[in-house]
Amino acid sequence: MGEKLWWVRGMAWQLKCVPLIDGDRIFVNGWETGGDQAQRSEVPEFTQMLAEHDKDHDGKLSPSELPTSFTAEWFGDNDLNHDGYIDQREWGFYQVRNAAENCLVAIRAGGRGDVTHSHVLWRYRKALPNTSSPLLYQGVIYMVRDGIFTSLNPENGTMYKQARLAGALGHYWSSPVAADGRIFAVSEDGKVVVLRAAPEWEILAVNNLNEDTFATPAILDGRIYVRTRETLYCFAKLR
Ligand SMILES: [Ca+2]
Ligand SMILES: [Ca+2]
Repeated sequence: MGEKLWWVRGMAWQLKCVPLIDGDRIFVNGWETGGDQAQRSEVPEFTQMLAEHDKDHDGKLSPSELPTSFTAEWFGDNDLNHDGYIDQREWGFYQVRNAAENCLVAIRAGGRGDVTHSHVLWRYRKALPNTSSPLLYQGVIYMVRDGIFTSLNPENGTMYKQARLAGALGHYWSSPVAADGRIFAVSEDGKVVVLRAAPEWEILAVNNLNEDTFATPAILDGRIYVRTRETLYCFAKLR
């Protein structure tokens, strides 16, 4: 049985990105629907919900008792034991999930226990990726979300540059990768964007593979491998 050594509170309720590790610093990004600051709302206590809506006084909330703003989809997501009611534990789960906050958080390693107040260096909250992991390359953090590309200072989380990837908008599921002073980012539409790696990054080229692409490219020995839905490409400088 493993032992929980340390933890940080106040993150997204679902994490998909690979963390970045740089010396004694760890960068963790998490984004999920409903977790952006503007979307978050106060969730009342379960006792208050029961007082207002538990018409048959059975201590649980049925779909017909809940206000119509709680959709069938919401019910399906939150009725964890599928018994057709929301009970105290399930409402607690919903409260915790609703309190979750999307952010990229920088954490100093080496703490023990709850290090939320002692080891969190900074948080960043704008245009965070969902599945696309951030990239740390030559002392700069890069990330891409829906065609918005961001460079950050890993020391303090301040933004260097955030702008749209002209000619390559749309969703990005894959993670950016880097080599040779270049960053490569591939959109769902199959646009391969090549950027100059720098705090004030710029687009060098947009190549269109014309095919759905979800996989992160791989780089090895001067070659870059890109897998689209149907094809595995290998690009290299021809000698
Ligand atoms: Ca009830
Ligand atoms: Ca239930």
